[in-house]
Amino acid sequence: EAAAKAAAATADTGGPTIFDKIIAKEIPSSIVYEDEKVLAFRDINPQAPVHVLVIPKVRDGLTGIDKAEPRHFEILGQLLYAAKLVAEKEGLAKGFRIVINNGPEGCQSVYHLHLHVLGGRQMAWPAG
Ligand code: DGP
Repeated sequence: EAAAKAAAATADTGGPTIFDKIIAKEIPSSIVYEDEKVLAFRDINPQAPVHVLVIPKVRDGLTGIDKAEPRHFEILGQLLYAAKLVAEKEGLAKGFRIVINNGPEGCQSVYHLHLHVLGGRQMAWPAG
């Protein structure tokens, strides 16, 4: 029963996404930062001069931020820290924005958690 519970807790209800292929390097991407747990690569459809996606290499149920559980605390911190490293590496000393789109009304299109790091221009607020 404990094993079944553990399996359910880690069950990833979402299907594969294009990001699995990017992580496996089956399709090319322009990688900006990589470590054991995190991959950051340029968005194919950039919305700013710098537009980088920061993703966990293992999704572990994180189809979106709405699926976050206490077991994800460490990876969530690592993603945010990697986003800061990306901003630094990309020279965004004047400012930048980190965005997580969630669900249909949040305009999420890929169901593998990702942080958008946007910069290199003046951002507007509120976001559209
Ligand atoms: P979102 O809409 O928040 O789910 O963001 C998904 C982003 O993923 C979107 O800005 C475009 C980007 N994207 C989708 N497919 C690819 C791809 O094959 N390569 C790269 N580099 N980015 C992709």
